[in-house]
Amino acid sequence: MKKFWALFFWFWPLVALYVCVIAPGNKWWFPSKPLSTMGHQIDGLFYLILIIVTVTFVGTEFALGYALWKGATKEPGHRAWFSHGSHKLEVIWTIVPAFVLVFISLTQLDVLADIRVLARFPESVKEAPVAEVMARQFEWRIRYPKPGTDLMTSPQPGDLYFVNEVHVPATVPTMINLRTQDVQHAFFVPRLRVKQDAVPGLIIPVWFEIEEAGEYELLCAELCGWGHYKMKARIIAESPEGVSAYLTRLEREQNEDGVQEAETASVE
Ligand SMILES: [Cu+2]
Repeated sequence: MKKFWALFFWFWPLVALYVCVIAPGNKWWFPSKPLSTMGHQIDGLFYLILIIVTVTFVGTEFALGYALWKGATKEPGHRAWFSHGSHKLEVIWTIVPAFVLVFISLTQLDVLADIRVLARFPESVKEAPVAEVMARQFEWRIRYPKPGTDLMTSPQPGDLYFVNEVHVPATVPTMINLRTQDVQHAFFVPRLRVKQDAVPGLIIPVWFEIEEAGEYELLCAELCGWGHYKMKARIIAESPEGVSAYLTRLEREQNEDGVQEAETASVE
């Protein structure tokens, strides 16, 4: 029976190792391959941490199994060795994880800076947000600048509005300004690996480069109230021409007042 427990604790790290190896191929970690340029770096960091965690788990579980096995195979009557702690061991298992953590934080600094630091944003997007995305309980309100003008912090006459759908160009760096009208929300696009909190009082620039045209789900990733679960929108990534055609259409719909039809009707 004693040997059973040693084998039991050797069995689980093998399962963990197996699961870690087959998980990426089965898409257990991510909903799809990363579809933004920085998504590849983020996945790389995730897998780096996963490898470190797996090695640590397998190592410690095997050590535990080994200790149990040694105890189980001792001669009957053998006296156990009592320990009141080992300074040397404690120093080692404090310093090693500290080094691992410092290593992880240094490795991710560059990626984090590319995502968050405005000075590191691509030149082409720094001054040119394509839209303002305003989160509110429980929807996403989008404001585009009047075609041919720049987006201003405050709404301008001629700005275009839509709810729960953002059109952005694909395959070029794109920036939006993220805001919230009430509580804290989070702008989360799983397939792009983009996640950014929207904080009351702040205008937060968020940039990404979508690699493939298509439709992407935008979710709120911050529990923001009873309707949090339904705070969902679509990001439509299309050619720059497609985006401007959409904005022209939106402008026409928004300015539609019915007068034109009425006049035509009376003439007939
Ligand atoms: Cu929300």
